[in-house]
Amino acid sequence: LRFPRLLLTGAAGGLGKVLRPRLKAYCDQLRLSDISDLGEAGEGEELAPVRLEDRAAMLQLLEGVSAVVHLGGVSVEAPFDPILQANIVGAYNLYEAARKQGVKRIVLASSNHVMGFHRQDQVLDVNSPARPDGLYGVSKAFAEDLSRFYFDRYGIETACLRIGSSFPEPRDRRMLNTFLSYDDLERLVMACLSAPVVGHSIVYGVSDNLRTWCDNRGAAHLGYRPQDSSEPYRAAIEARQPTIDLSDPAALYQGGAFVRTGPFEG
Ligand code: NAI
Ligand code: 15L
Repeated sequence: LRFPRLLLTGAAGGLGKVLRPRLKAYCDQLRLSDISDLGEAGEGEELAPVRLEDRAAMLQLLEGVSAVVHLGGVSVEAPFDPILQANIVGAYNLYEAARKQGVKRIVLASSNHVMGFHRQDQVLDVNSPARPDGLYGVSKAFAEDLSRFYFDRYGIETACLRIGSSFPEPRDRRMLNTFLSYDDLERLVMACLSAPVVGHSIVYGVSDNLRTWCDNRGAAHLGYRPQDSSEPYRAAIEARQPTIDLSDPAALYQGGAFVRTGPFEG
């Protein structure tokens, strides 16, 4: 599998830095975009410092692109205005640019926080109702809905990755459930870029963890097969965090501490 040109937004972020060298193997040109420092362009790389809220720049950014991996935006709970610009206006600009430039497939970084106010004793599937745990989660739900509209209306395929917790290792008890290893992240993104038919898909971005709050059977057509697990980290985490306080909403809801973040005004 080789694409003439892939676009990676959010390329200077945590996951962008992970995917940058890995995506290179699958394309002739990798266009890297962010507002943070992208360093030097390597062989086969094009650097494009673009703000997601800049509609004209976004239109140019998508010119000549085979597919997009969209990671850019505000990645945690935050005041509404930056979320509005980067995640809501930014998502609209991305899809309008894709429509005008004829880009047909987008891998969209959504988040578990679209579902964060579901309880930790519930197992969700790809059709479970959204229950965002904050303004960040609402913005990701907007992007998921927007991408569904652009598929239904214009045939632009999107895989919405409801990423759990993708870090070098899980950091706490909750992340034993939500952990997505970097190798599984690459497997997931590549599955979504290479599946013959994606349509409009929702898929939970988690590794093959022992306990899980999500059921990916409705995304089987993507062919994502996680190979890692949070289990090797369990003993150390449980030793550090021996008890769970069930009166803390962060321990009851899937979104963890996001459910009690904010408000930012008043
Ligand atoms: P990050 O915050 O490290 O990276 C996001 C990047 O987007 C940053 O480099 C930032 O400069 C860029 N950005 C922010 N506002 C922008 C704007 N207005 N215009 C252009 N670029 C802008 O986040 P991370 O961890 O790399 O996550 C990547 C994506 O995956 C994000 O969309 C995040 O919401 C999503 N995600 C990540 C999870 C994780 O565990 N790392 C979990 C769930 C979702
Ligand atoms: C997210 O959506 C964030 O981008 C990431 O920084 C983590 O907080 C992750 O969710 C999580 O829920 O662990």
